Amino acid sequence: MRKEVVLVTGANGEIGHGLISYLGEKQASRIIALDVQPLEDNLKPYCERAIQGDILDTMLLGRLVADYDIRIIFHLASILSTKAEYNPETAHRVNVEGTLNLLKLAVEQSSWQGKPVKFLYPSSIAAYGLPTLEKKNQSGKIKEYDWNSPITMYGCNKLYCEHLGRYYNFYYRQLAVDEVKHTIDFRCLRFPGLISSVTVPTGGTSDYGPEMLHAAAQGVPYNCFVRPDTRLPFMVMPDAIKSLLQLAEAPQENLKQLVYNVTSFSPTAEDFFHHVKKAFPDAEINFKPHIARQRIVDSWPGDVEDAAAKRDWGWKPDYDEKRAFEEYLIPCIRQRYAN
Ligand code: AKB
Repeated sequence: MRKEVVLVTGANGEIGHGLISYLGEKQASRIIALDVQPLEDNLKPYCERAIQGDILDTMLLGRLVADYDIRIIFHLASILSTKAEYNPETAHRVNVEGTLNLLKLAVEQSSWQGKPVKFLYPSSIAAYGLPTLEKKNQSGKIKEYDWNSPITMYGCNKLYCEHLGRYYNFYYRQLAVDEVKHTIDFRCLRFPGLISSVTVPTGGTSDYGPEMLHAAAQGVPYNCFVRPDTRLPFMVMPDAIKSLLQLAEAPQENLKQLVYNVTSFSPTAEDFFHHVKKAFPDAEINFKPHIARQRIVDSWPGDVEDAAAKRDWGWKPDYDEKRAFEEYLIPCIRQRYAN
């Protein structure tokens, strides 16, 4: 009898960490965690199995198909936007070919099980590309189907994988002689910048927010790589996990689209600075914009429209800007570095 499991790729990453801790505490699912690095020790007790391996290793993925009934895939593994610009072809391999491997795994599992496997895919505001800062400032809340001309490899990868998800959901092998009965149930969120009190992101371009906060809490000086007036949408990790799980649980008939924006609040880098200085008055923070990273952030929306997520599956963040800093980030980060 094959065990029913939830597969989490990129298990050691920021979202993986938050998701596995949350699901593990609830003890509601058997988790198979997959990451290129060994899984962190504190996540291991939550997992049925922790596999150190690569999403490009098709033999490994084949063994997973044979060994388990995978009911839900949270495909979180990805090379983020800044890191991807240093080695775009590697990023393409991991972000696109890796996703393709997981989609194929999902479709195989669906046909074994006789019903569509749920495939949860976190996309990003990096899927957008505003041509100028002036346009960004004039555009207000950006809707899912506007400004889809990303300027980064990561953004192109995310947007393309959204389309692959749509293909596997509706059109997979549409000319095959035998009709493919069970394709996948693809569900995608476009996340804003994420901030966790537990983990610090690596390789992203929205990282200035979390980096500033974690540096200040540790008493380490920080040079912010964007201008003070830079605005991006952000969300704290508990809301990111909530949105992923809410979307996973939503009845399929309610979902009118495959890709949903979600967001919580849209501070400038200067707003971040003020929150951080209020909590850590001795923090040494300077603004030293990096021209190329600034250009990337200037191409991302200052705010996104998440009305479709609200309408179709009742999305509502628990944390606005004030609550995020006062009740989650500052107290949890203080405690983290005090220990
Ligand atoms: C990044 O900066 O690459 C990510 C993202 C916005 O998706 N945090």
